[in-house]
Amino acid sequence: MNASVVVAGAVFDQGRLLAARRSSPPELAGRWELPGGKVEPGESGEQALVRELREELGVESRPLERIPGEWPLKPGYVLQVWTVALVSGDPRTLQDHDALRWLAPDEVDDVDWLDQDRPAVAEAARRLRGA
Ligand code: 9L3
Ligand code: MG
Repeated sequence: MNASVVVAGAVFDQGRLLAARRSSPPELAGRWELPGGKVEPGESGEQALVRELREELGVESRPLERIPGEWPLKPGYVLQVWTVALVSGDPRTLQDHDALRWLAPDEVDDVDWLDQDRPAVAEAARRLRGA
């Protein structure tokens, strides 16, 4: 059986990358992530991402580019990541997070990212720097 997909967004705005600090579950609380969540039946990855960012952050967003690759999560789940532009709204901590930070390129390593997110964060940071 195929693994279930969790989608996450590297949200870019004004040359910065959005990092979100998880408030749950306990084993992940306090760690920073690219926000997102599980794809539901019948949804594309992009549709799920737009929905998750609306639910979790209260923003309208547009996926730009899939970052190549996928990364293992807990058994049966893989992570896929897109770069994302904000269309409207200011991200707020509505659910699952208790802090947000906009990171400039030289600040991307300043937060304690989930291990699972680190390869995609590194790729996102490269794009942010225009490399
Ligand atoms: N996860 C890992 N990195 C991420 C995201 C959005 C999610 N950037 C992991 C954490 C959970 C699972 O995927 O174990 C499902 O995510 P969520 O629905 O709790 O956000
Ligand atoms: Mg989530």
